[in-house]
Amino acid sequence: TTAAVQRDELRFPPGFLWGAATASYQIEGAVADDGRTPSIWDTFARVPGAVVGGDVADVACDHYRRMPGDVDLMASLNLGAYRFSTAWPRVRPDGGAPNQPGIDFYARLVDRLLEAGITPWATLYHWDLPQALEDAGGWTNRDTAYRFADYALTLYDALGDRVPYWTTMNEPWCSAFLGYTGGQHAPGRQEGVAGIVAAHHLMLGHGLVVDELRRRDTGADLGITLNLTVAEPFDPSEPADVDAAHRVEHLWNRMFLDPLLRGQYADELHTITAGMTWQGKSWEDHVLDGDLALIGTPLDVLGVNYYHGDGASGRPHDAAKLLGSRIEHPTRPIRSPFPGGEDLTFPRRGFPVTGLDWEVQPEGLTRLLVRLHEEYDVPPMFITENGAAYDDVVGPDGSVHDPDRWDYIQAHLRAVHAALAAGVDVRGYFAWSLLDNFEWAYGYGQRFGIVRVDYETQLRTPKTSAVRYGQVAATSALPPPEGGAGSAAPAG
Ligand code: GBH
Repeated sequence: TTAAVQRDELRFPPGFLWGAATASYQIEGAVADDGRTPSIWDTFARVPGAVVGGDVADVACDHYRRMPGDVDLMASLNLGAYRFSTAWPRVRPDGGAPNQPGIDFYARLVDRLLEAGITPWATLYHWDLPQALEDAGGWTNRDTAYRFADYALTLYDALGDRVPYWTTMNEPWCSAFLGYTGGQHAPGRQEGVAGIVAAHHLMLGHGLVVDELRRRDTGADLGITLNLTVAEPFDPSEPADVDAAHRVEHLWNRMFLDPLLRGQYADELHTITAGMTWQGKSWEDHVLDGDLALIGTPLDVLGVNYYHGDGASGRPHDAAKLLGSRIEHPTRPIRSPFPGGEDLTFPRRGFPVTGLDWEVQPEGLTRLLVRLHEEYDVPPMFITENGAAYDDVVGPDGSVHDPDRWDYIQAHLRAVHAALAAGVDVRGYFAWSLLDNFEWAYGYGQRFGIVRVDYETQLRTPKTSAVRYGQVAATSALPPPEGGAGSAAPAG
């Protein structure tokens, strides 16, 4: 019966990968050690008003020095996989020649993970572009894509025999549109359709790497991670909101999905951006012959990061920001991350919200996965990030409880399971994040970790969510919700 199913634990398929994720700039600190040079985030975090509280990541979680202990921590939580990112300014400082001490850090990390029986998953770009390359134009300069390929192949040559999963880019939407259109993220430029030029060059860098590694016939699984949204009209009966959702769908999801999985940009994207120019040119002027073939090189895996639902509106609403969160963004003025999107708003729709005021909409993840499965020739998918910022409850004994985070993770694991039941090929899940860390423009005030970090002492304390998640990772099964109707029902 249905009741029996609800009472039962949910089992995930054999081999399903259970992990946690981090990113180099958010945890490593040690920003000047062993030859590392500044990234765009070192610079941006020092722009007045760019980051809440003026926080910088010079120390962060001090992971660069505490890496062995952090791997032991992962092992103690039964994690089967660890998704980390590598810092370009360590591996090729200033975007120039390879730097052996920087490469060695990641070699030590990978070796330690393998010794602990944890599958390493490397992400090559999680937003820390060498500042020297930004000084030469950053992602709006086509040459950056070629420099990225040089950097990626340097690391692949060093670690390709030991790392089975490689992600080229993490969330190029954020790099392109928060970085070059809205200015919420480094480098903080607000140059309209330059965001699409940056997006194209990010995907070109991805394509150059995947194409080269394909020709080497590597055994590694190659992919990219996208943050995708379920763009719904705030009020489906309002034409302005239907149009808003249509534009968001194209300027967020299909901007990346179509070139990567269909080898072309959608006709609607050209229509939506018609007449927009940057430095006297359209974004299409930057798409050269052969680019789309490279970008459309087949992938082995697609990474999906999912955090929240979005209801798009084309009308002003009280308390609706350019994105949607009512949590105060830093004081530096920001613009819409959507080119031509200054009229777009994302009013809250009454869903529960996280500490960042992001809408908790787990069934949106099921719908997103099913939709990708139905509409695209999509490779096996992994949830490469999912998680939430909430305040922890710290007990007098130092124990840390985070029931809201565990509810959030459970609900999203159920959503993944529902997609599996609908026939979607999902192969793994990574909690964001292993550790509390530098949450970009929100600094250290917003905690996403399943492990708490005391930034004074660097003490790590697993939260309730880490313990519970570790049990799921060990058994590949999710127990019924505690205290829910299912668990209260009598057995048999
Ligand atoms: C990820 O990006 C990053 O990969 C990771 O580094 C980061 O720490 C983590 O998420 C948590 O932020 O203002 O309500 O409109 C998240 C992608 C896209 C999530 C934009 C927030 C805006 C929400 N982000 N979205 S709202």
